[in-house]
Amino acid sequence: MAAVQSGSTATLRDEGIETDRPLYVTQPYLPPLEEFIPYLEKIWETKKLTNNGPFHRQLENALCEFLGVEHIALFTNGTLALVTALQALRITGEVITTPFSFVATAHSLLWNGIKPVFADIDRDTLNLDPGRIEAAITPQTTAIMPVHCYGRPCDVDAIQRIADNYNLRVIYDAAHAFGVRYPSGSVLRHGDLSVLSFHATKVFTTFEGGAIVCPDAKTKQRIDHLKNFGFVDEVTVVATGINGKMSEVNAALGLLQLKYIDEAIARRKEIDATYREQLRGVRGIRCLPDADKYLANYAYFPILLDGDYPVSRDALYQDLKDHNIHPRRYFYPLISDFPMYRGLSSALRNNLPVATRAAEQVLCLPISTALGQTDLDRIVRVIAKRGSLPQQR
Ligand code: T4K
Repeated sequence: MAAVQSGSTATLRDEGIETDRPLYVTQPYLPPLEEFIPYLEKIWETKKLTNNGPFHRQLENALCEFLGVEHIALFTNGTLALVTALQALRITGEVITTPFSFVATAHSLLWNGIKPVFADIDRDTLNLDPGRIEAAITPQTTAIMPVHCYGRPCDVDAIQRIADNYNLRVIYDAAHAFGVRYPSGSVLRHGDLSVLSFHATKVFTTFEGGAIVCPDAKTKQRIDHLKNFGFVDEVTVVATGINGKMSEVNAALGLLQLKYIDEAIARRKEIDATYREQLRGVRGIRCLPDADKYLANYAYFPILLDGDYPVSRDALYQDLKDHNIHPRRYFYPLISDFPMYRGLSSALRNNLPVATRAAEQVLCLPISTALGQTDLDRIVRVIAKRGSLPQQR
């Protein structure tokens, strides 16, 4: 792995805090360029650029092995994978989902003519609260689409019990949950399908990319048809498919990324631990519970500001930006507040009090392999400046 960056070359300004080097909510880990060249040479040599080429097939196999899942279908991006997952299971009517996610979660429903029904989230996990699902079920409900928000697993057992009782399908938006595992196996093995994103901002990236994880070969075959216009062979089209295929360049990058993924997650874990340690003394800052019962991927580092923190979340957000630190307010605004959703009765704020509060409190701090200790010190110092922690320098 390339050495982590240090912010030491930045000049000191504004109370001695380094401001020069921009620190983003995330930055992709890119393997050494020279290691990518042989993959490109192969593509140039074979001229096989897309349509289930050799790197595509290799990456599907490698990911099944790495993730511990039966079948995986690669996609151009996570959003098309979500749209296709709903098609694959022929979901119609209403689907219960979380408002506390990236807008693509609910957009995938609208693209399929499905009505999203928002249910509130759990205060500790910020995932769909299973206790709120049953009340949202109507005769039109056909499925639940929970999100493993920030890569933190949903209560998969409780959700499955409800799905079994009401004969509903479960499609997990697992865009954040690459590599997340229980001792018993991958979190991606739960529900009917799980959808991953390999976008540039994700722990494992193919620049753009995504995948559907599915348990059986028959469903995988239907998904493969759907992502290739519905073609089975040159003259047979069995479904109204779309073009969702991942290219050979993206698949090749995925193969190379896989070699470094354990190291990348290990570095993120160190950063997570450092933040927890350094923020412990800051009044009014809440970190989400530490990953104890599962193997995390440390995709995001969200903090929540409560009334004890001396300034608002947005004031701290601005303060950090003024110091050239760029956290993100994932997920503010709530999906249910966007114009195409806010007319729904389930989008009313009094139906979503926990999500509404979380969206006003949350700030995702920078986390990536590009961050060094100097960078983390710099971020924590800005946060602590207004909290109760004494200044460190
Ligand atoms: N479901 C969930 C729960 C999701 O979170 C997402 C995507 C999806 C579904 C859909 O999956 P995809 O179709 O995207 O595969 C980003 C991403 O665009 C989006 O993929 C992601 N979720 C969402 C949470 O975040 P923005 O608008 O915040 O990204 P952007 O461009 O502002 O990037 C954030 C920071 O990352 C930049 O400040 C710097 C860094 N960055 C970004 C890019 C694009 C880089 O260093 N290099 C880059 O190339 O949405």
